[in-house]
Amino acid sequence: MNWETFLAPYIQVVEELKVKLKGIRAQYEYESKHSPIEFVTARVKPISSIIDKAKRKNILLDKIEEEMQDIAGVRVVCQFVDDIYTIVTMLRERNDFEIVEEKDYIEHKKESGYRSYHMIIRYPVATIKGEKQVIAEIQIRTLAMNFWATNEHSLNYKYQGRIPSHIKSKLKRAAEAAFQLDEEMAMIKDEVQEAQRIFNQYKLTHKHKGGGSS
Ligand code: 0O2
Ligand code: 0O2
Repeated sequence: MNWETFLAPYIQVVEELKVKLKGIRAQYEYESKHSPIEFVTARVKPISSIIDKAKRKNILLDKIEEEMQDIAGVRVVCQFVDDIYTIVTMLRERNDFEIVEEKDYIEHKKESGYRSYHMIIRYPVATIKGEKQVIAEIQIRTLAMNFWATNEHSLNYKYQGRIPSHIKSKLKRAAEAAFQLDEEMAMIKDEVQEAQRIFNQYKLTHKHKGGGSS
């Protein structure tokens, strides 16, 4: 298996999706509107993780293109739960890729306590050998969900997927606390957005007056 050749289209997809999603955020900023996107990160799964996951899930290496759906991964992080569904609606309306599957782990949280909205897409990428359809995963989550998932991911890594049960139960409680935080924030969403709109407007007018560099 030549990993460099295999991963090249995935790198391309991740870069293209990152530009497109960051572009959405920028457009909201230009219009001084609340952006449903707080930030975007993306990665191509490291080779060692691809091999480990293939072993764990009994995926043959010549089947990973179809069966491992998160080799190309883009993550969209939002302030509010509502924003997640705004993005989902926006992504469904796009015609530059096809949606293969949607998994709502917010309505149906995972056993671990994990919450996020996942969208599996088929994205056409231009290669020197013609067009190639590449599977990618878009994870959409709030800052609170991201905070929880990042910490849980680190613990999973430390304990190689076997987190001791007393830590697991604390994690489940933390997941509920994170969700509570999202619900509390939802109640003052309008206030927060109004404040941010004013601040963005202020930043824009100051930029146009051409003073500082920020
Ligand atoms: P680990 O082991 O994965 O936890 P930039 O263009 O500057 O925004 P940059 O610096 O290339 O992007 O990295 P980015 O996109 O900020 O990614 C930082 C971390 O987030 C990496 O973790 C990625 O693995 C993780 N990540 C980002 N997007 C995704 C995604 O969609 N899916 C998954 N599973 N992970 C994602 P580390 O530091 O490599 O560590
Ligand atoms: P990485 O790159 O280390 O994050 P499944 O069959 O449901 O177990 P599948 O088919 O890979 O798994 O899809 P799923 O469950 O939709 O999740 C894929 C990705 O979602 C994972 O990638 C994680 O990034 C994230 N995820 C899912 N469940 C959890 C969870 O309980 N905790 C955390 N922190 N993240 C989760 P990988 O493959 O784990 O790799």
